[in-house]
Amino acid sequence: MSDAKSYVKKIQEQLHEKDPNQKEFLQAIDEFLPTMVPFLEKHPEFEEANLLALVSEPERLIQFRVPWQDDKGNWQVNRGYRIQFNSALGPYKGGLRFHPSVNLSILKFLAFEQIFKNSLTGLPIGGGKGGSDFDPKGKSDSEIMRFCQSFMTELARHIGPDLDVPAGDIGVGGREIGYLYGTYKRLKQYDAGVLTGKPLGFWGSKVRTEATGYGAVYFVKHLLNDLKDDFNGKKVIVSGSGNVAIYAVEKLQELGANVVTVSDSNGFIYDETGIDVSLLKEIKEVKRQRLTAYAEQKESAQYFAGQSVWDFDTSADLAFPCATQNEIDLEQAKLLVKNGVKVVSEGANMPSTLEAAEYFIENGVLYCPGKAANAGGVTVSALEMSQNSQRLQWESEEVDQKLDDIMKNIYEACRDTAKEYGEENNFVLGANIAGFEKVAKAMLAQGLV
Ligand code: NDP
Ligand code: 2IT
Repeated sequence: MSDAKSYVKKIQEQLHEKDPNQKEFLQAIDEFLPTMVPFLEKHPEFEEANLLALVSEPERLIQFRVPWQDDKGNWQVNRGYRIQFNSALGPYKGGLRFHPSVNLSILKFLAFEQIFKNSLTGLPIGGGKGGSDFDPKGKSDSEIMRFCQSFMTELARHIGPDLDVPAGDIGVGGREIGYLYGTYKRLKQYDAGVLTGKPLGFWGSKVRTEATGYGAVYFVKHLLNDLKDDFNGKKVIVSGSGNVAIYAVEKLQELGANVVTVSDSNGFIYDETGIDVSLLKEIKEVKRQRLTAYAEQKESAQYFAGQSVWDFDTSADLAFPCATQNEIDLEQAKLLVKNGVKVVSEGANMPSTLEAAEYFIENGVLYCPGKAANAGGVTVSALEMSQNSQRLQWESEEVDQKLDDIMKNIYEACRDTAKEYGEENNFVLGANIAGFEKVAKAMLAQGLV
């Protein structure tokens, strides 16, 4: 075994021993560390500085109690977290997730991947993530407001526009960011740049709402362009029906693709005439209803209750998983390959299991990992921080063009780095090495901190 190989193995084993129960974090580690072997063979200085051990350890973990009162007057309590993983390239940056499944392992995997995603954007942001095991489903608007106020009452002491800048993720959108921002301002002072994904009326950036979905499509646009191909007439499977999914569908259709599915945790919609994105927005963003309402209002739509869209046996060209981690397992990956899927672009974070991702790569699928393909959201978040510092709001065209340019840079970095290391089309290796290199250089230059 080469030096680099045994070093990587040692770090992996240490992490497994320290936190054997952190399943999702260890999955992200097991995906990332082995791709570092060829890089360390070329750059032994990073191994000498033991940088893989350093980068796998969060700089700081914050956990706190979030007490709140429901509409019936009952006292409730949830857990709040913020993981400040790496600040080598700038203030900690990453979303807040409100979902009952949230725990330390899930947030550590998200924050760890965020380090390399943020590095790939080329913008000055470090990696972080946070959230709560609070379940927003079925809560009234006033319950959401009280929860957000209590959450921020504690979080405010740990964040700041040059320290740590949260944004949205699952269960956290413009409404929640508005309430969180209001409480931060009350406790501290006006500091628009302390949160991103703010509503457009008070210091939000145009195109932030659309950015993650659009970005995942732009990534593939540049990939298809390399192959002298485009989206025209392509049949696409999209999962999820939240922020990322909606705007992936919108951009895919604008570029000529036919998107036939969306899903949620209760089932999925198959609409062979193509998903009606304005109806989807009305149902999800305005009325905050479930997908069953879509099937009730659109004749051509079929609703499959209790089923995963990834078990749906239908031919397709492209797949955009935009719901959550580990939604595609090995069997489902096999089904996608059998059905003709050539490109998988991950709007969600780590939606493919390790085995599924390996299967895609081994079977010639152009597999675009979340930490590269879904970087559009955090990209426009960082542009929102720039606009807040300038106290200006840029026009949509300007933000959208910058987003497209940055997604092109990220795609090219993944493509070229994979090629440089003799692993053409392995965008996981490309993203990991290109993302890590900048972080590692900054860490080395800043000394042992
Ligand atoms: P939303 O809360 O807007 O939507 C989440 C969607 O995923 C919903 O349709 C939801 O269905 C579904 N979903 C969530 N959890 C599960 C589950 N356990 N099983 C099945 N379906 C589930 O979140 P976003 O669209 O913002 O986030 C989606 C993914 O994209 C996440 O992985 C997130 O980390 C990632 N992402 C988000 C970014 C952003 O800017 N928002 C940026 C980069 C990545 P249901 O309503 O039934 O729960
Ligand atoms: O996973 C992600 O990149 C996000 N949820 C967005 C983070 C951000 O700071 O905009």
